[in-house]
Amino acid sequence: MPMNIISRQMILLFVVCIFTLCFLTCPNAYAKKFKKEYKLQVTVGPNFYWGQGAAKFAELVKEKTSGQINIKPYYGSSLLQGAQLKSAQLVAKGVIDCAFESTINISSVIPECNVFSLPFFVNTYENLDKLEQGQTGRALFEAMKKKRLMPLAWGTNGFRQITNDKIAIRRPQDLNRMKVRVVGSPIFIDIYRQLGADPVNMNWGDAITAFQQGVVDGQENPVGVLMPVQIWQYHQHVTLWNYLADPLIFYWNKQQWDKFPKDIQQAIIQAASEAGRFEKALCRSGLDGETSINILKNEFNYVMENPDPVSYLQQNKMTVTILSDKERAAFKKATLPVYKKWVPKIGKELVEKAKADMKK
Ligand code: X2X
Repeated sequence: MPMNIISRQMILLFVVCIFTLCFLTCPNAYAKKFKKEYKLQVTVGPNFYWGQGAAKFAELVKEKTSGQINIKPYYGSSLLQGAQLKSAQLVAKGVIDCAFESTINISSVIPECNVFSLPFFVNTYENLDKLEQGQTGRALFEAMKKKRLMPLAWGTNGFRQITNDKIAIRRPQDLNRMKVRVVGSPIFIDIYRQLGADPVNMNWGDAITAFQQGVVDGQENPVGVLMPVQIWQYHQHVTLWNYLADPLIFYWNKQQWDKFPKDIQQAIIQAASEAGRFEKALCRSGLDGETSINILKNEFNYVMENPDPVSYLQQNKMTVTILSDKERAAFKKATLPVYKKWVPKIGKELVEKAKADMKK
């Protein structure tokens, strides 16, 4: 019957329309679940190992999420007008989506992060890895989650070393009255005051200008930072004393994170772990025998331009002073009051966890 045929054709047309509509709108609806760009806060520039780790993270996230998540690193704390200590606060609020940040900068929100800044406490890669992978790292990640920060993986800035244009530092008294640029976290002011120096708080962005203008005599940062800023242009002496550790953490605003589908979360965590491993190997290269050089070669098909940072600093006419155990012990003793003052601020329980992790 013609009437029947017409209504059947109408139904068929209707079904086809619905399917077409779904096909056209569903991918759009899915795409709309994600932002066009996720902003990643990074303190330093793209030519630092730390900056390269951020770029690697963005690249891996794009690859592992088939282009669905697009991260853009904002270098030099440009999202914060240089105020690096605000990074965790603004990620927690969701003003910034994510960060690849130093535990020193996170410490303004998570005081427990100062466990790595206790003077002469961690000191070796082995100890540091034990802390990160052990109960200390787990407790820190829990503390972050409570403050709306979702930690994803560890990276590193390295052990911090001191440079200056006055003297090859070997003894606490060598720091007497030395004007040293330090990062804004208060434990650094305490350490340098205790050593008789004159510490000056400064954001990283201002620090480089201060070195150029000779406003300070010295500063402290890991070798991975000393090389890209060509510190030898301003300071002739570097003392390698590994006096405290400076791990980095990839982290995300937790509210935003919780809304991501599981597969996207897994892809981002995987990307952060791989980028962290790569970045750590860059920073440790030449400082841990062949280990990191081989990780880069075998896992990332990457050959280091300057595989030996110590020789590189020497080639650039710096005096490189490596402290003996006895010399380090003198500094440890001199900074003991700072250690004691900061244990309760960090939490005695966490410091005990760190000690237990290092003993394992
Ligand atoms: O400000 C610094 O010294 C730096 C770049 O190392 C940190 O962000 C902690």
